[in-house]
Amino acid sequence: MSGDGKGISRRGFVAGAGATALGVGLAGGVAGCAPGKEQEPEQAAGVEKTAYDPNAGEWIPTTCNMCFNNCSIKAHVIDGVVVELTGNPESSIGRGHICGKGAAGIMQLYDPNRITKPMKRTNPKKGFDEDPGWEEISWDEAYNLVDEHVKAAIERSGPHAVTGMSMVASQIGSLVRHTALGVIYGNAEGSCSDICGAGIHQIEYLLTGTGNARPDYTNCNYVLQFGTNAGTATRHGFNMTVEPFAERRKNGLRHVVFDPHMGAAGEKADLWVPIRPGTDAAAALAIAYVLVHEESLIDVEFLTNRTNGPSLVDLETKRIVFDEKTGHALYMDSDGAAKPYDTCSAPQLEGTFEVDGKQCSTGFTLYKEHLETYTPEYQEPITTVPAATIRQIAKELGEAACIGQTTEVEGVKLPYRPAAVDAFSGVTRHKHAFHSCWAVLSLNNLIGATNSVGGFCGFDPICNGWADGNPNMAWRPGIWEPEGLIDCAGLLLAFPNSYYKKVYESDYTPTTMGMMELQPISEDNHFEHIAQAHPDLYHTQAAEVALCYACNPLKWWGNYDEQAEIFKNYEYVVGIDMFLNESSYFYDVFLPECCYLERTEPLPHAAGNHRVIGGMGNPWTVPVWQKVVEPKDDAPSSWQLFGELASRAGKNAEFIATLNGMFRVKEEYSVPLDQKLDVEAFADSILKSNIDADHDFAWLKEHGVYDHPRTVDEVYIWANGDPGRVPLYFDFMLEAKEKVEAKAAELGIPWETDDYQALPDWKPGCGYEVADPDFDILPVYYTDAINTDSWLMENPFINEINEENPYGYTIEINATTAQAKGLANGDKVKLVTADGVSVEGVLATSEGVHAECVGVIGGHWGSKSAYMPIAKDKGVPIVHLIPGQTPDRMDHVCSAFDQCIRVKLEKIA
Ligand SMILES: Nc1nc2c(c(=O)[nH]1)N[C@H]1C(S)=C(S)[C@@H](COP(=O)(O)OP(=O)(O)OC[C@H]3O[C@@H](n4cnc5c(=O)[nH]c(N)nc54)[C@H](O)[C@@H]3O)O[C@H]1N2
Ligand SMILES: Nc1nc2c(c(=O)[nH]1)N[C@H]1C(S)=C(S)[C@@H](COP(=O)(O)OP(=O)(O)OC[C@H]3O[C@@H](n4cnc5c(=O)[nH]c(N)nc54)[C@H](O)[C@@H]3O)O[C@H]1N2
Ligand code: SF4
Ligand SMILES: [Mo]
Repeated sequence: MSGDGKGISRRGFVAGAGATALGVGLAGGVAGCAPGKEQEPEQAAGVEKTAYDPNAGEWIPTTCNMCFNNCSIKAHVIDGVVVELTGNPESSIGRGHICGKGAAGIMQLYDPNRITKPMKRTNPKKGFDEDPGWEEISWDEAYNLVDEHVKAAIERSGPHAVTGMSMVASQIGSLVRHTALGVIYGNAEGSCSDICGAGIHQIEYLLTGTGNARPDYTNCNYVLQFGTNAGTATRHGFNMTVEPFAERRKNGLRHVVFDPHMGAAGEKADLWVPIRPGTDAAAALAIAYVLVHEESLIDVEFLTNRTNGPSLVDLETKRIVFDEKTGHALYMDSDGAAKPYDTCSAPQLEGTFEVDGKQCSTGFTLYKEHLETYTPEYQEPITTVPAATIRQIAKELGEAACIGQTTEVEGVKLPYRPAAVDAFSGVTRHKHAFHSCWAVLSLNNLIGATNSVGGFCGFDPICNGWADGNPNMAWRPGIWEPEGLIDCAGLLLAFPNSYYKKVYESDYTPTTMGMMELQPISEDNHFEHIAQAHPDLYHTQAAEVALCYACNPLKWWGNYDEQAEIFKNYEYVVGIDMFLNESSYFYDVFLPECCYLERTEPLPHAAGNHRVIGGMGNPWTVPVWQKVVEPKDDAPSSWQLFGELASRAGKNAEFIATLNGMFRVKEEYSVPLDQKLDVEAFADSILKSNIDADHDFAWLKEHGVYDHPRTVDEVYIWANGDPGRVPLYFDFMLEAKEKVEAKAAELGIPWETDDYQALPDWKPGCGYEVADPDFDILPVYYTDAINTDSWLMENPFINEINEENPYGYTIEINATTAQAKGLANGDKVKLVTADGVSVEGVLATSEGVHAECVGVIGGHWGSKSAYMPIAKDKGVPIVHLIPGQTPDRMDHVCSAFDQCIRVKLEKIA
């Protein structure tokens, strides 16, 4: 097979869909048409269309996978053909809504360019310009090739010789991929793409007891967003958020957005604040300054009783002082005696005291003094946000928080703080992201909004069990005793996850290229990108074989040519996808996964509900993911595919036992360990173990969803009056600093430790300094509601919307900036870096972008794959401008990656 992508227009498809409803069938694909050429499907010709009958056929409940949110949907199937997809109103996951991406899923199922048969490369030369010479092979040969190459590499060079890659396009599949490689081959390496979460998840964990948090939308009156389009275009639980957020907006919620680009959030906001990229910490710290120093709009009770603000800090060492006997942090009591936090009856939030001959201030006093630098005037030249705007927002936020008020939720009296500060990937895709996320989200602590009604709450910090009386799947944050701080549960599977234990008790010796042990407060193994390129520098072993599952690693990081070199250097690359994306130009063997509508998966959201926003109105929901049509060419699901690999390697028992442990399957319900994994039977095991014997998979297939109300103590973590504080003064960072420095010195590897501080700061990241005035533009990318990462533009419905959007495939520039540069709407331009790397596109002027920036959707579009003819060359891939293999761009605390670079705009004649 050569680059013979088949084109299909939306009009052609719709005609074809009518035809399929008549049983003619479209999904066979049209062989041999030229790359990128749009054409009407042959089958459509001469077919008479019938009216759509919603009562015909069946409506089958299942799960959407057109983005990572996995909303509950219903598929309308007539004569074995999917004719419509809608939301499932019975499920809180999506609340009955389907978004445009989800509705377009039908185009993915029947896309003639989707690959459904395994293939191997016949041209050994790899490159974007090389035709891989794909040749169809049997599944037997495909599995053997994977097994042979993975095994050989590990036998040759050990468990680090293979790296698995995967991410959001199939979250649970990624978990299974990771588990399978580990169990079957003892593989240790792996990387992922989610540069979105580095920094933010950690702060969310520390503040809310779980790694995802959100404004308590249904009760909130003021949402302040930094670098996110949550609830207007993006993020976790999108369809669960849109409606309550919009409802509150109608009822007076004020929405303020800091973003260099006016995306979906900025458009809908009451106030859009264009900010210079990479400067959020300065703005947030200035808001904190106003709250603390000018307005006194802070929640003293919360800071005293629910943060570690009263901790006594030795002014010489800057370390918290711990009681020698109990090992607990000392607080100053009202009687003038320093006591362990848990026996101190009236802690002093502020002050400087002498304790055992040491001068000590409280953590909050140090925080307050630290803020003195960050006046609104100080931040103005950094962020470009007027000081008066900062003052206005700080005052509004503090006043909206209703400090001191309480409310009742289901009979429980709780603090009412209907204001929340939220952030996501615009803040994290920078150096010093840990500090930025920390500075921004700490505003919630100052106003007492953290874990309060209407404030900033974790998605699912506590679960008493998915079903009444069955606590098998249950979790709650522990307590880190030395400081009385809440610990947290992991994102997907909700097992205990203590950063404090990692900092204080773990061995810091890195064991993989991700260097995670050297970053005890990191969740992301992105250092693999750097270590794979520089194994000598980090004393790591570069991987020789890569297995890419449901991802596009050529595109997810930085410069494509650099990434291509890395991929060329792998001895063997396995790809598991539905399409031949640009990464496939470097694959040796390709194993297709069937479409989400053709497969069954046990638990779309795992346990920890990474995609479900929680809150009182959203019950614990266990949705079904079942196939609604037979898989084309019998292509397997990832569970089946990895189960097959496990079975062939004689590792069934280990694989299933590991999955049982992950999903808390009770012994009596386990599927047989000596047989190949049966996915439906495994789903049955999970449900029976975690709900009950009546709610098995057969029940779920029919009903679509099982749910069980969330109780007030599961939503607001202190509703039962449980103890627990959140950190304000990050003493553990200073502990980590010492240990990281010692380990890096011992190993003789370069490692930045300056960001290990006890209080957050703003520091300039990449692209902040203007080294050459010609290079004055900072490109940014954003996500809209209709696209998903790097592949949805291949979908004809989506492509049509992008084509019609004046800012769809263009480069958005501020009209004033364009004019000053002698440029106009429609001009073709080049964005060039100081190193001479460039990308091209057409300008579209607007008022909705910061004067120093240009904005594009996606940032990794402009597909280079001839096998994705609709997507090919559309959009502007600004991420190609970023050098991806230099440690200078890495935040060494949390593995965030800085994607900011200055460019010159050049008009192309
Ligand atoms: N529709 C849709 N939804 C999705 C996804 C999808 O692909 N499509 N993907 C999912 C995934 S994996 C993720 S990570 C989330 C992403 O969810 P979000 O983080 O909400 O998505 P983005 O639009 O990338 O938001 C980043 C915003 O930050 C802005 N920005 C860039 N630099 C800066 C900066 O320095 N400061 C500030 N304040 N803003 C900045 C950008 O202009 C952009 O508007 O969405 C998830 N949901
Ligand atoms: N420029 C730029 N870079 C980014 C981002 C950005 O917005 N812009 N976002 C960053 C973030 S936050 C993230 S999370 C990553 C995302 O990066 P990736 O996880 O690599 O996501 P995609 O680029 O969408 O690639 C997903 C691939 O999965 C395939 N796929 C879709 N559904 C399935 C399925 O059911 N099974 C299988 N096997 N394959 C499937 C698609 O065909 C596609 O090739 O990128 C990061 N990098
Ligand atoms: S938000 Fe994502 S999962 Fe939900 S309907 Fe849209 S594409 Fe599907
Ligand atoms: Mo992401």
